[in-house]
Amino acid sequence: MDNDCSICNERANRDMLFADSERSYKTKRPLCLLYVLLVLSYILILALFITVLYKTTSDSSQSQSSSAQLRDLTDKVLAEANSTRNAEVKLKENKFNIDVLKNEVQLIGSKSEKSNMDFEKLAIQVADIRAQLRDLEISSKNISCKVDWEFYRDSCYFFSTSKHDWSDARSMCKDKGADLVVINSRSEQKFINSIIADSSEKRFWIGLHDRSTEDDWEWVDGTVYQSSYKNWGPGEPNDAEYNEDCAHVQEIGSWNDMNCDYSQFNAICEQKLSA
Ligand code: MMA
Ligand code: CA
Repeated sequence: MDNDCSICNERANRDMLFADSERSYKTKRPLCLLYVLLVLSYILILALFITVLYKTTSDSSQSQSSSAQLRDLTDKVLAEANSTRNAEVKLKENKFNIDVLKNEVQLIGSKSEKSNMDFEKLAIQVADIRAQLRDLEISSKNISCKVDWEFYRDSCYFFSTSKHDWSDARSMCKDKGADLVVINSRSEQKFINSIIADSSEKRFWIGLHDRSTEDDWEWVDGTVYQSSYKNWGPGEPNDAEYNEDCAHVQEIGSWNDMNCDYSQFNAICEQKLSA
């Protein structure tokens, strides 16, 4: 009986326990659901939070890179604007400098015009003074030619009225501090001819001879015959009769060689003023 009872008790206890647990299960079920819901909502919130966080960070990194780009761009634009401003300033400076230079060029131009005018006036004055000086020089030289002497360029000339042979003629000239004339140019020859044209005397000894060597003509002052002015008449010098070694001017002004001892010619003496 006791055993039965103990079994009974055990069963009763088990039943009671089962009943308790069932009861407790029944009472705990909505709580479990609540928990589950809570967990789910927690997970959901967490997921939502992570998503929001991720999105925010990604947005912010994007916006960070965008703002960096923007900053870069702004910097570039500012730099560009700055360099444009600098260029503008430089351009203005250059324009100013160009204007200054233009003014200087105009000033120099007007000055040079003025100085050109002054220079032209001065050049005219200088030419005038030179001409006056030349006249003065000529007249002073002319004065320095003695009476009965003719002045031409840098020399005084004496046309003798008496007759001589070549050696006497030369001696006569030397006595006067001169020598027989040396004709160096066409113009000097023309001057001599003009005097002869006005004179009654027509043939005059000149300072030219080949007394040392036949056909080797020499001027009395050492002027080189070969390279200097010549005015021989047609066919002259012909050394007629192999005896003509002294030169003279003929009526027409040209030269002829003649016997040096022929004593019926006049003489032309020349005295150099510059010597
Ligand atoms: C001619 C002619 C000259 C020469 C003289 C001499 C008149 O001119 O031959 O060459 O010297 O005669 O008198
Ligand atoms: Ca002759």
